[in-house]
Amino acid sequence: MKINPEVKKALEEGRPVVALESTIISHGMPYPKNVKTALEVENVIRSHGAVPATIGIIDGEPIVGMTPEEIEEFGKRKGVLKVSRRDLPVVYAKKLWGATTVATTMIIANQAGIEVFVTGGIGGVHRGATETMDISADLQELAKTNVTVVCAGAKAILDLPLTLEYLETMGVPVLGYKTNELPAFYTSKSGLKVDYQVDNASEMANIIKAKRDNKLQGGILLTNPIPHEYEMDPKVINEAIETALKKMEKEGVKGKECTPYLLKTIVELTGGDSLESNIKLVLNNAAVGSEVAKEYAKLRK
Ligand code: PSU
Ligand code: MN
Repeated sequence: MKINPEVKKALEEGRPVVALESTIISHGMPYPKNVKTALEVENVIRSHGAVPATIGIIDGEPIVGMTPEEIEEFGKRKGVLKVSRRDLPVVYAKKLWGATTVATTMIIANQAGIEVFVTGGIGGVHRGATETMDISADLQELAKTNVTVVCAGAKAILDLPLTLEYLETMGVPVLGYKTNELPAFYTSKSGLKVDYQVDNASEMANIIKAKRDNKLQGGILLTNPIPHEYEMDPKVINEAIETALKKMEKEGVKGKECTPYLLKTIVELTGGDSLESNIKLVLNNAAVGSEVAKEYAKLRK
């Protein structure tokens, strides 16, 4: 893999590094806002004293710490594949371009020695999964790969209660940052409880260290609610989600296309409002994730 010199140096010196995914750039947001957001997220991480490492695959080579030019290319290039765990060997062997999901970003971050990863939302158990068996590979990855993922929960396009059940079965701690309620991405509340509330970054760092010191394999999910001022009206967003789900079924969209299709349709249905919320919540996660990475780096010194 190609590790950016700045990232490499920070890792060698035990300074905080935060991993970022690229599916959110190539398949999660429209150009040019995807690129602008990705660069802003990196700036937030830097301003909090950590080093960002945006991860993607170029010509079959994993890149840990993409340059701004590479991020721009990921944002506008057509045909960048959405790559989850099962796609990796093919993309590597055929030397393709791949945008990494939460699952593959975790895999590559772990191989590079990065332990904290910031994103918007994770994949989960889809509604109707008892029939379709559509369960994101992100959940399996959280079960086995040693990376802490900071996100704004999972969005209500998924079945949130089943997602929590699955994570429990897989032994993944689901924590709430300054909240005991699972955030629902565009809104701060889902009506569901997280396993534990964490009140600050240093408490979180202690939990990560306890998991590692005790050889408990797997990830940790830190859910961080969208700031109140950027929350969507639950009625508006839930209606858009329902409409998008019906449209998806009618058009026969399946498999890995589901999440990108739903995100895009919800942006259209909300006149762009959901995209603005999405951007704000990622920036907010970047701030929290950097603080966690910083506290964790102190503990490992
Ligand atoms: N949730 C979002 N935005 C995203 C994704 C999820 O709010 O861009 C992306 C992430 O990369 C996640 C992937 O890992 O979708 C999940 O896709 P699937 O459900 O096909 O596993
Ligand atoms: Mn799926």
